[in-house]
Amino acid sequence: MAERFYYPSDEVLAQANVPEYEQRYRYSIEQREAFWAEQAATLAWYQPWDKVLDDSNKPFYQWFTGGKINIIHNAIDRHLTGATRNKLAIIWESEKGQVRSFSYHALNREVCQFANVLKSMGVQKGDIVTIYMPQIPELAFAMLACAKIGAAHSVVYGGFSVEALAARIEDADSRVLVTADGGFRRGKPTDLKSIANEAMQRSPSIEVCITVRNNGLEVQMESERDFWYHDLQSLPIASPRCDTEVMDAEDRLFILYTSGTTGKPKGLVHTHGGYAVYTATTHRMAFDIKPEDRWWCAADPGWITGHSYMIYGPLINASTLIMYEGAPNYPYPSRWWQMVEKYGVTILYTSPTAIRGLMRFGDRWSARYDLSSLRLLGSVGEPINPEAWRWYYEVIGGSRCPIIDTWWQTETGGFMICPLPITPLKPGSATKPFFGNEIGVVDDAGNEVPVGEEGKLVVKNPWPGMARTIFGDPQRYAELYWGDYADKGYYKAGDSAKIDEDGYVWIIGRMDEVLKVSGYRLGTAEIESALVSHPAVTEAAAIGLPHELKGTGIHTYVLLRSGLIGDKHLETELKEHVARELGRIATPESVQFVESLPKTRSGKIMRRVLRARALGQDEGDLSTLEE
Ligand code: 6R9
Repeated sequence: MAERFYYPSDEVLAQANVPEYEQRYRYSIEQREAFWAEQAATLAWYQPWDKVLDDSNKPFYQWFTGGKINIIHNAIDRHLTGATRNKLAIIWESEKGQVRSFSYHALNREVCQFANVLKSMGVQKGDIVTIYMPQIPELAFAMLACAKIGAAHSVVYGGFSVEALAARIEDADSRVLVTADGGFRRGKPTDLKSIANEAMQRSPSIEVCITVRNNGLEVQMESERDFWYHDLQSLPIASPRCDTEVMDAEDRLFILYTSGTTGKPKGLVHTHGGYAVYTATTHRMAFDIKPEDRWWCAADPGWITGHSYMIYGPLINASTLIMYEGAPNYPYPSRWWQMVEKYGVTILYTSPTAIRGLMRFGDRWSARYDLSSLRLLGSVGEPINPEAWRWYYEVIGGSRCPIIDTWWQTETGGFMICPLPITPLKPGSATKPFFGNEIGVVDDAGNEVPVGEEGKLVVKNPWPGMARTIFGDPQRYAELYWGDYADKGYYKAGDSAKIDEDGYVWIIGRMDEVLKVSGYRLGTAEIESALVSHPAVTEAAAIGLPHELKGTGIHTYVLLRSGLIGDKHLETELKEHVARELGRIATPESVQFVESLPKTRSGKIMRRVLRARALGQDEGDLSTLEE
């Protein structure tokens, strides 16, 4: 942890949106509400708020209560006057090199049209529309159209499969699904519609399914239920004018499901007001956003990073954003660098997994392209190892671009710990808390552990971007996140971390049964239940082990029905079964057939024992082990 600092250049310092941290940070803590009120005032409100923070019903905090707003009014409507109207909002490129771009004016037209289509399908304020799509502009239009008319969206990552989609549709009780025939990955068409069809069979709440024609795959459409997106967009009902619904600041903007400790995914709820304020502020300050920026968040909109920093934060800040559908190294490992040169990308925000994946091909691929437009780089999703950090910094950033390593979660809505461009950096540390946040590393009793020691990461205060609840299960929200340190009012992140002598935070990793595989969040319980849904399997355990590229790889242990023999063939079949149920990202690295699983006397699988054994480490305290 005794690392040398990387200092920002004079050029970075000279143009910083936020020229000073310490004093401003102190102010943001001492006068948290005043700080957030100032930030909120940079947005457009239909009616100002009465109270910045309402903490009368902890931990169900509310922000900007009494205020009327719509995030779309901020992300689109207010940009339609003056020069921003004709500024590019979205530049999209497909893997094959097809380009589509939309000015704010054009984006508004697309969103209004689809908003009117949704209305004509009976979608109303408060409904939850499920969206299951590849990374194409229509995905953004669908999300924004929902928000515009006050419906909440629930985006399900396009890499997820039948069971994952079905469970999310069912939990949200969605009536409307927006999907596509499919996308492309590594030159091959991927199939979404048949997965959607199967999911609709398992979860029959969907009455209307709207499909975007994208990759031309043949699909099965059912009359009465299925409609083509483009057919609807060309009907007279799809007028390019649509009023933006006036929402309460605390009205629901979206639900995003994420993995937790049980097999049932949690739908985290975010709101129009606080979320808009938080994503816009963090994006503008941490990434020093300027009007001329070309912002590229190379994440998928199906994850929180895509929601907050591909779509909402950048659009509220009137940025030009880049969207790319495809693999980073297809057809060549220079695909991304070619994009950076072609579009003059100024800020690239991606994951350590992607960086490690590209680093593997060496320096010559990026050397062919002019990357001098880049001025900042970002990282998110998992701890970045110092080796990958240095490669990113030196080879991609030309030792010129600060790396903004942002620690945050689906639950937090936006950055919680991250540097500003002016912050001296240490490779592998997300550095310091963002404004308004007090971060602690504590023991089970909630007391700060000594400097440099590992403990549990907590946030000691509410912030505007926080998830308000778990959809349909407020009790679980209160217990899971706020229950452990209820007396102190701390939010438990579920990560372990250290704070060093300079006050820099070092994230170590998850402490619960959550795995970050290639930056994607998966629960061991989801993988286990997918395995058990196979007729040959009676019990299963999944653990994460270090993986050179993915950060974490999934390893599984399986008990077979009696009489069955675990062989190579069954191993392959089980891996494919998990991929089919959950999605390719959840494919286990290994399946081991075992006679029994280590369990506690209360019957819980002791995954930490499996992990220790796999790593050849000490198994620790085994007093609760059953046998
Ligand atoms: C944004 C996102 C949240 C978990 C989080 C932590 C890990 C995210 C990180 C990081 C170290 C970073 N994580 N960013 N770990 N350094 N910069 O990833 O949200 O999918 O909900 O995952 O990801 O473990 O608890 P989400």
